[in-house]
Amino acid sequence: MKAKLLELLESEQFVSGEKISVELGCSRTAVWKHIEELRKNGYEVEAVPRKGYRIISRPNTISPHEIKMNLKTKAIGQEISYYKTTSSTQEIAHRLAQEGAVEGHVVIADEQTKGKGRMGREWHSPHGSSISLSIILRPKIPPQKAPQLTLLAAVSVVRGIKQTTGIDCDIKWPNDLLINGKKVVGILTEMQSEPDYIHSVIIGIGINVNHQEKHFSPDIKEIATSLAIEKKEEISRATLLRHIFSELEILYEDYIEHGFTTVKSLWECHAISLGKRIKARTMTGTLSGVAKGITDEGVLLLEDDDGVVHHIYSADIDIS
Ligand code: BT5
Repeated sequence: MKAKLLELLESEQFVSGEKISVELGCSRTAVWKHIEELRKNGYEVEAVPRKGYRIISRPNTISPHEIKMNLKTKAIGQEISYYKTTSSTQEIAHRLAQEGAVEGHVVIADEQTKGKGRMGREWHSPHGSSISLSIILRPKIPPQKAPQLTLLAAVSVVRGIKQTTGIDCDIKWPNDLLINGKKVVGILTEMQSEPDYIHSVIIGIGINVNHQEKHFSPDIKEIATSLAIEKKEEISRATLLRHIFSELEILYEDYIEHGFTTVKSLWECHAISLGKRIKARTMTGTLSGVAKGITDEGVLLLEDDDGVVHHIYSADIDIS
């Protein structure tokens, strides 16, 4: 009923109580009660005699209904599992993928209590201000190419953020999006696969959207920022998600059809580490040198002071 009423209210400038009662098949008193319910849910609804009702402002929520309104994608975000609070959207997406969820199914949470970063690290996603999402993809590519999807996701989010807020983010290989050197987005790509076949790739994306400084815990205060802090205004999370879904779908379709070339060159345009001196902290030790570029597999190339080029598959990067 709520979804139908919202759809109706969006179809015209003012919608009369009469029309709503006919379309929803309920009494005028019931219409009034539904409007009151919307107001309780944070919608500002104006009622003008002889004209009807209209929505003046919407709550900054990420319910499936809010996100799907005006969503133009074919697959990404057409199926949404939404949670107010959950441990980790990655866990749910893995389960759904095993149960046969379609490509493009997205798990979204308003808050995560056990958000996962890479290598067992933690990702903070406080209630109401962040976006935590996991997207299920089923690409027909060899498993060794899956890291390319992290870069594809990073570019999609950069473009979605630019469209929504006008802000330019930098990408630090492989998965951090930064504004003025501070982290605003983290991406975690996981996979369910056989040695030569991918069942699913789960792309987890955590975005600091409407956080203020007080929302960040002491351990990340100095290294984290949010879109609202940078833009100095609140950002619509549903609009941002729609833009990210559209960008991701366009790039993903291109990638599946034509390969990594487009993503690679877009990624290079936003990468801050390329050409700079970096330190790569890997599982086996730290390497210093110049970031020369990425390979067609999305692997980072680091040239050390002896001119030896190392392939970096997984690491944390410090830029000097
Ligand atoms: C990442 O790991 O950056 C990947 C984060 C992926 C989170 C998403 S949210 C939706 C989905 N569901 C999940 O459970 N996870 C994914 P990594 O590169 O390891 O960075 C983790 C480090 O970033 C932490 O050790 C902190 O130092 C820092 N950090 C944690 N939360 C942060 C935040 N909200 N903003 C900025 N930095 C943060």
